[in-house]
Amino acid sequence: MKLLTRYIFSIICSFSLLVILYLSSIHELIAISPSFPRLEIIDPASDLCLFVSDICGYNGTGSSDIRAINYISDGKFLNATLWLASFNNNTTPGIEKAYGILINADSDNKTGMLGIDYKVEILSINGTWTKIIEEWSSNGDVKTLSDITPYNETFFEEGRAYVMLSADLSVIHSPSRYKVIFYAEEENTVGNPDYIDHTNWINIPPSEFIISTSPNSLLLKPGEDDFIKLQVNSTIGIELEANLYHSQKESADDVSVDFIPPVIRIPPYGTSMSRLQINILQYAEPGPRTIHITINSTLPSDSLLRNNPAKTTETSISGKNGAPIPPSLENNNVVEQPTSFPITIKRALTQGEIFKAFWNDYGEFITYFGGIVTGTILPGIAKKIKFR
Ligand SMILES: [Ca+2]
Ligand SMILES: [Ca+2]
Repeated sequence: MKLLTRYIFSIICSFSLLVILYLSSIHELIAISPSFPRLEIIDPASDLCLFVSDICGYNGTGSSDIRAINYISDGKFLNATLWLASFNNNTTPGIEKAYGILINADSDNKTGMLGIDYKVEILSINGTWTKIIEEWSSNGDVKTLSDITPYNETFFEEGRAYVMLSADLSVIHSPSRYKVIFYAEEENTVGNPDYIDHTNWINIPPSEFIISTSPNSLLLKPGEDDFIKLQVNSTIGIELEANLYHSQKESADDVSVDFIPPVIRIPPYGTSMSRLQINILQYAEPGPRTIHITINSTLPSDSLLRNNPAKTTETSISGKNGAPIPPSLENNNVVEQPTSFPITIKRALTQGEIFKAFWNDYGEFITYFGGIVTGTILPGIAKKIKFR
């Protein structure tokens, strides 16, 4: 019986080990890209650009004029809604529409075509929608990874001016960091110019600063000072100079606040430190205070062509027009992160309370020392005086 129990026990152990090994290998295999909540970009109206120049400011038909973009990711899919000036599913003679995402999967502008490694696009050809996924090479070659024609998934709603895009991130090997451009274009097949509206490069994970403080709060009396350590982490892949600001809503003049230093350099995806020196002025009233801290930095423009020496080459994002993409109007590229730090100002002590506190600390010693003086030293001195 003992032998049987030992046998069953060893089988259970072996099986458990196999399960653990299997699960850990699965975990390693399932790489996942960053997830983030719904974000929004506002895009100007009537800012379509001609394909072959940086001349912008056109209306087009409205179906390629992006007004706003919402995008979100659960780490497996990147989903976006392109809000347009208008959208009509009907075929317009002589015009083909396309909506897409250009992906710089390694965030490296030197790999792929103009940095672009993949394209996910929904386009109409003679009234039929197609969804294609392509991989792009730096020498201009294109590999079709997927071609769904006709594409019958719901990506628009009749009478509504939006289209929805979705990119399966596992197809591009679930990068931990990547950059995207959203675009809408209309090709005129009867000789009129082609128009495009597109964003600058958008970093994923989103460009942000994460501020942490140590300690998390301070308790000070009037006349006291202290400091907090500020640690700033950056998710941005370039070195930046960032400015620190502060403000107070309550009694702004009884707490003196200074950053040391007020300007910091943060390395790519790195960390930098500053210090917030806090001085409570003598006349400060007791009560809570909140120091509002803001860090901000202006990112250099990350336009598809502006930073790329290859912008004069005949390259099209559709891979068939032989036309470069013009720089779009600037997207907002200021990264700003607010946070707040609580301070509690204690009431200043009265003279009586100061004496009481002093007595609590030193009273016992004073009493003891006084006893020695009056009981031993003074009688000795008196005796000496008598003998003289
Ligand atoms: Ca627009
Ligand atoms: Ca690239």
